[in-house]
Amino acid sequence: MNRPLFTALAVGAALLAALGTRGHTPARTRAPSPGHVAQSAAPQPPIDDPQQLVAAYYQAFAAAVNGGDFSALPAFFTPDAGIDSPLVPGGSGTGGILAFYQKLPPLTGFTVETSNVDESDPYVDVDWRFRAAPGSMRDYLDGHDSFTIDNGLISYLTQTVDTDAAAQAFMPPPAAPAPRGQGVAKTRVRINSFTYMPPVIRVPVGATVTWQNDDADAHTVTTDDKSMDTGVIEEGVSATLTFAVAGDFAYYCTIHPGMRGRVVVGQ
Ligand SMILES: [Cu+2]
Repeated sequence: MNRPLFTALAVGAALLAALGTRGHTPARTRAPSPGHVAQSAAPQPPIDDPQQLVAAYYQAFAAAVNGGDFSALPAFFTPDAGIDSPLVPGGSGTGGILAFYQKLPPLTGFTVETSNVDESDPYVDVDWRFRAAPGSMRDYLDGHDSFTIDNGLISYLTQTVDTDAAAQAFMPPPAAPAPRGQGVAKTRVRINSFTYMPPVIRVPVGATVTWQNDDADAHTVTTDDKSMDTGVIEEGVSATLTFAVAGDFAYYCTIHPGMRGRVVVGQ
């Protein structure tokens, strides 16, 4: 649950920031009905008023994050829309936009607050704050999005957000120490599908642990206290950390802070 919240926030921020200018006819495709999330009947795109479009987008985004169904969101974008976000890569074109959102796991009680909505047609600037239900994340995250509006749809979204602040905001609270003997006795961890496998390993003091990134995205292995950090591990590359002292080291990915793992050393 913590991981999804984290990722979702990042995505939302990214979306806010990426509006650009295009000049084509917007698709009139209606998004599929979310089905399971029927909080309120939000207006559906295309929406002529830019501020109403942006407001409806954020409402749909919050519902999608909370419900785990992102299929309604591409309807807010033109078919060749782009998203530029430091938090989640990708997001160009309708298919890319859906894939972009689908990297976000469901959050519970997630809300987005907007302020300083400044419209200079066809551009809309929005300051936002992502906030989750108490206990599900460490803090809130502030950011800024710029939308480019094209015939009632979003043609580009540019997001500005501090990724370090995002990592701090979305990092789940530290897990309780692992019970003695917990974890798989291994010194190699495979990263795939945004998951460290196995997520908890047990190694002797002095062990060097290798993380092999077999995923399609870059990741990091960063301890919660940031005392150890592989830096960015690109796709198909491995990195190592050596654990010189006994302890229970929870770690995460600073790019996708919902990714969590642990190394139990000498216990
Ligand atoms: Cu990652």
